[in-house]
Amino acid sequence: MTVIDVFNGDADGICALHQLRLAAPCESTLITGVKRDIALVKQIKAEASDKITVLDVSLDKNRDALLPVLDSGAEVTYIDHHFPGDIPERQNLTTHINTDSEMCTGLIVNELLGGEHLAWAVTAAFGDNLLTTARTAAAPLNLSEDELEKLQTLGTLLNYNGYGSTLDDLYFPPAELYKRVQPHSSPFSFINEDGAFTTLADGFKSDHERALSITAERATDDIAIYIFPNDAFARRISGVYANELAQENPTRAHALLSELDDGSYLVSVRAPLNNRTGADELCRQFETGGGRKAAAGINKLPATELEKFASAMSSQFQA
Ligand SMILES: [Mn+2]
Repeated sequence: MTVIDVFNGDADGICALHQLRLAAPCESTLITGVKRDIALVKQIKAEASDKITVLDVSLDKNRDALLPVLDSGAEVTYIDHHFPGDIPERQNLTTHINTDSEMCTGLIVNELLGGEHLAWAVTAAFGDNLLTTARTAAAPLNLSEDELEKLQTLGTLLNYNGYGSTLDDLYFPPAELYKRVQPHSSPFSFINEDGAFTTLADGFKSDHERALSITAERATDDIAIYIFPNDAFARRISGVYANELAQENPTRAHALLSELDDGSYLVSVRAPLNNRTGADELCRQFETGGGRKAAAGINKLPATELEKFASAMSSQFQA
């Protein structure tokens, strides 16, 4: 019997798995990647006796790969908050899927565990840019403002680490970052004792300063589009920076495009914070697009479709 843990390589994926394995420790095979690498289920080589947990990646994007895994007889638990499409009805599949825009996988796991490792669920929610929800969820912990801000920084940095085209762009491969988090039942002990926190904080600061110097390509009251250069810094900061732009302009939708080697763009879209919907609808109009209502993306937008994207974005988010 092999235990296989499949998780998105961002804060939410890492914190969701960490809560589960703190509650039920075991040796497991880890399958993850950069945040954008969500076709993770196809990497599973399943056998009938395997126990598989899949966290924070869309079932819709993994359904074709999930069906043969289920056929193998392996037991699959699927926990997520992305668009699932049709959920296969199988005896060996258990799903906990909630696409509410104020939900994240870490919070779903927290509910399943009855709040056992809540501080990590709060970190997950901060990582997914659910700032108000994170603070509300944190109430039973009675944290000081300073402690809440530390969890917000940790969530932001774990999330920041996941962004990039390939693992080479990242400070830590997400599987390694998870293993470094693993010994810490408290996020504060991870912050104080593991140098990864400082490495990420320093990297973030430098990438962030470069991002601030880039002005919007176009901006209206309803939408803003930024184009970032073909550079690892841009690929790392784009997602978190898009979250920040969203927080600063809550009535506007934001798209952050990063140029790729072939001249196409990697796109991050954030719906307006005061109406967290439509980002997934916009991105799914493009071949490599996907995501959730509040935050979505396109893996490869051809340069020839830039205008099409801009006008689709305008119509999607017209006030
Ligand atoms: Mn998530």
